[in-house]
Amino acid sequence: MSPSSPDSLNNTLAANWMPFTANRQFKAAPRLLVSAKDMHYTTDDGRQVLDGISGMWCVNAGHGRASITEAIRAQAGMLDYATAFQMGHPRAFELAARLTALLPGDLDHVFFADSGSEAVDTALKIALAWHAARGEPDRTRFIGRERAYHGSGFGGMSVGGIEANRSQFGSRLGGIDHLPHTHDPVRNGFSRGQPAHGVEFADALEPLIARHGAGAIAAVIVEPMAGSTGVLVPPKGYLERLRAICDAHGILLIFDEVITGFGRLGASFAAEKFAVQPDMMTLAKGLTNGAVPMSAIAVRAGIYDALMTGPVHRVELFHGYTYSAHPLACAAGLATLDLYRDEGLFERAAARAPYFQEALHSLKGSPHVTDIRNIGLAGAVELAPREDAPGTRAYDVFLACFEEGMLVRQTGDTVALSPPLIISEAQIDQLVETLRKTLGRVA
Ligand code: PXG
Repeated sequence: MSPSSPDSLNNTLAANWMPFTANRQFKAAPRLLVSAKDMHYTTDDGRQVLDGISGMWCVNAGHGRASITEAIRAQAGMLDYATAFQMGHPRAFELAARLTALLPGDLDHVFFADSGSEAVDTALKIALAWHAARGEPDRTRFIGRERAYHGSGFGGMSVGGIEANRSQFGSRLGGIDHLPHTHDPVRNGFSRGQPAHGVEFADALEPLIARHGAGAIAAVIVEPMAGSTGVLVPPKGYLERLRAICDAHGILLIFDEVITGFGRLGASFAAEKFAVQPDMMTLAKGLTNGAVPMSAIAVRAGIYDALMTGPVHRVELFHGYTYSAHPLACAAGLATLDLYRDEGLFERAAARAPYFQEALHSLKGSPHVTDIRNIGLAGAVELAPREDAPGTRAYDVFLACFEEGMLVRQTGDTVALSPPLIISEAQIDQLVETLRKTLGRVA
């Protein structure tokens, strides 16, 4: 078989079992990206595609930034790998210090992992270990939320609230309840920024505490803004109330900021944007601008301190990864934080947000549009589902946008936008006009 025959191409495609992808549909008509710079990808057939989703919520500073590329290159030449168990390398400590200086409140310590999924599992385990260290080993339950995405590990899948992500996999972690999601289009349709109604969704925590007893619950984990299931912005007062209820019952509050961290909402973190202090925060994606996989779990001083007890020769937390604080990831992370600071990208996102908001909401009245939501540089346009085929309409919009030279994210019948923070007003216009055009075309 010659390398260019259709069969050999098919075989090449078949070997890669793609994640969260309709493999057979994709492989029948592949979409391949071969390079990227700033706001654009180039496809294998040489087309420019405007990146409306920052890779996948991660390339916040835009693609192919020279300083990050150079930092990775230099690090690979100097120290390609060093074990993080009982050894260290300087950049791991440097990055941790830089991060904790940026993080709100007393989130003074970070633990490194490699993906958002690992960060979530790590945070859950730290919560259990902390309660046990303080003499409350019976606090083992977790509370997540419907429509939450916390990654693909067993922990994240279990506290997550997406049935499709769980139903294939039999048993999951036990001892988990879910709060209701906060999406309330009847009262909050077409909200700009935080919706006015829904603080009381947080009160659903009280009956769960009453049922199990506070002494059984380790932590509540939420995305401050639910990203994956379509940009669900927290109602005004909601996160504050969750915080107050957790405080009243000694329950840890974990913010999964894998998507909301590093400028997405027009502030460094959602915790800063909403002025609510979590006990732990998970970070990934924008931490290295997507260039090298890395995640981090930030914890308040008291959590770290409570575990730094016992004989000094004893490992305090039996947990970690071969690639925790990988040198290439640390180098990328440091260069990324420099870029965010030097280009004022979080402030820039905040400054662009009102323009983005007005442009997005101009789609109200376009065919199929039932809701529009936004905060910072995250936005969603929700479409009426086709009667017998939910999800297909937004998928067709995604495909049509790609043909028009723009990448958006489809989730259910919602089209999500999360462009790099360097986007210009003209490019925001392009995003919205392309969407307007494709909405008019899709049946
Ligand atoms: N937590 C949150 C809040 C996430 O958004 C993860 C954890 C898991 O991260 P890793 O690095 O293990 O993938 C995520 C991932 C989408 C989409 O369609 C979102 C994610 C991943 C892929 C697609 O919005 N977020």
